[in-house]
Amino acid sequence: MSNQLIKEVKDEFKKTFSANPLLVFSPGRINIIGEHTDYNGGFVFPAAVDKGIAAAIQKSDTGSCTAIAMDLESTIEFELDKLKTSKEGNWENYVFGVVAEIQNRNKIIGDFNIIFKGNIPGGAGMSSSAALENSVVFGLNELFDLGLSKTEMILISQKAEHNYVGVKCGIMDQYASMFGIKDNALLLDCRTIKSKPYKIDFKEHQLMLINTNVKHSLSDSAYNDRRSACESIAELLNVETLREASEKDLEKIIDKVTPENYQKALYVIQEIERTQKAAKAIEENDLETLGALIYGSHNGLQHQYKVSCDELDFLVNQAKKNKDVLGARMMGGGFGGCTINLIKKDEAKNFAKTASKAYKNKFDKDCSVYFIELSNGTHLVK
Ligand code: GAF
Repeated sequence: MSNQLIKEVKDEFKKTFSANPLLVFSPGRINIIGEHTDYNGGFVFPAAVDKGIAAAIQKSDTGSCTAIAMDLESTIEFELDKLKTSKEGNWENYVFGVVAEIQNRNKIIGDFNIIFKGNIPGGAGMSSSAALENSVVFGLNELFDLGLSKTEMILISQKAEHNYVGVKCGIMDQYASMFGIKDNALLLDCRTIKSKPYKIDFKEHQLMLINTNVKHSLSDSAYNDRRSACESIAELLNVETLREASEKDLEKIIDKVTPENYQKALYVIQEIERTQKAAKAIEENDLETLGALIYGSHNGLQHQYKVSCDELDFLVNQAKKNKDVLGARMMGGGFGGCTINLIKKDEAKNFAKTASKAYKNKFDKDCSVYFIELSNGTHLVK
């Protein structure tokens, strides 16, 4: 699948710019558990997947830069010393953001041309944005020999999203997309930005995604609101992040926060714990426990953190009715996108069919089912 994308961007680049490009593939990600914990210094459990963004990049000698998003049939031209943000939501802000953040670190880049094409469904919560940012920073690092480490690159990608896109995201997506390891998920400690790989082989079970194909608006502002609520509670508790807080600590300030924010902080503390328990369950091949933790995560995201939506809740409830689904939950930032399901392999197709039919009946629209492979992170393609 990614080979085809690579071929398409390469051919298009040669046709458009009559030059041989460097080729980069940058994947999207799933997340087994650990949602909205990354910007709280907690644990997450993501993996890079076999869907992503292919980029063809080469130096330009025309005195300006061109970036082309093949999927969107959109072309932009810009000059490196005159960068400014485009309209909110426009894809080029990811490119401008990465370029600006590289320049902020006093790294010198020259003019370049870049062409992208991807196969991560937009709004699926599989992080096409991080894949896009990483493909740009990785490509520029190679092209201009910037000497950036992978960790520096993901921090640039993250800052680009903060300052040019306006989403105050954590580090999970950029990390998973950059550092992914084939057949593994990464238990990432977002305080130290270090991870431990876990080989994922659930024997007669597997992971399956169901995309609601909805993305409710306001998700970006709701995301930023939650982040600042968590930060202000951490401040009240006199700790750097909620990672440093316990449920007992939180009880002590119960009178000082609104019941809504209390629940949000409680969710974060509990989700960090669930994620560590999930790692242990995977080590012990205890899938029943892993599944229960995944359902617990959804419950918290729905009722405490309040980032779910009717469509996601419906799909999780469908999963609960099927004894062969051990766990299901919304994945990513929320307000739409996918559920991730831990399901018995034999039952996967059947459940996908039943859930899709029920979804169509209820919402009069289709959901989509994806079987994914865990893959390597951002890399050059020879
Ligand atoms: C989005 C963000 F980009 C991540 O950093 C993370 O917070 C996630 O939502 C929720 O876990 O994907």
